[in-house]
Amino acid sequence: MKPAKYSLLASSVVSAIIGIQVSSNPAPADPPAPVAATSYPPATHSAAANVRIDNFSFQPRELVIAVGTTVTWQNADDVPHTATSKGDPQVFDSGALDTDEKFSFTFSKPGKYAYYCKVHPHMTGVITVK
Ligand SMILES: [Cu+2]
Repeated sequence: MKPAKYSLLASSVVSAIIGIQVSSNPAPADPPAPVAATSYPPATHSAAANVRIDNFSFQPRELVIAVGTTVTWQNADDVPHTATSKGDPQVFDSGALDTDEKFSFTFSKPGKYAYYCKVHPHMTGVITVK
């Protein structure tokens, strides 16, 4: 009886669980932990970006950021605005921001986040998280 079959099965199960692709060449029981540990950026990574709400528009309208970035919207207009994500489920909603008020949100997942102002739905913006 050879233990090889069991090892292959076990390593396939582990790979399926943690989502690592194994080559068709069955490698004998490589510990998957180091691979998983280096697959993601450190959790301590942080950055900041700003969107100014001015003259009934989001500036910049399109913003590309890294995962972990905190975006802060600030209303520079004389009327209330919101920054509200369009997705379902909704990812963020500032609520009404009066003049000079700020709202911050940290993007922890990659994706394209379209948003708008609930008071003036023609006001739209996009945050792309890479
Ligand atoms: Cu508005």
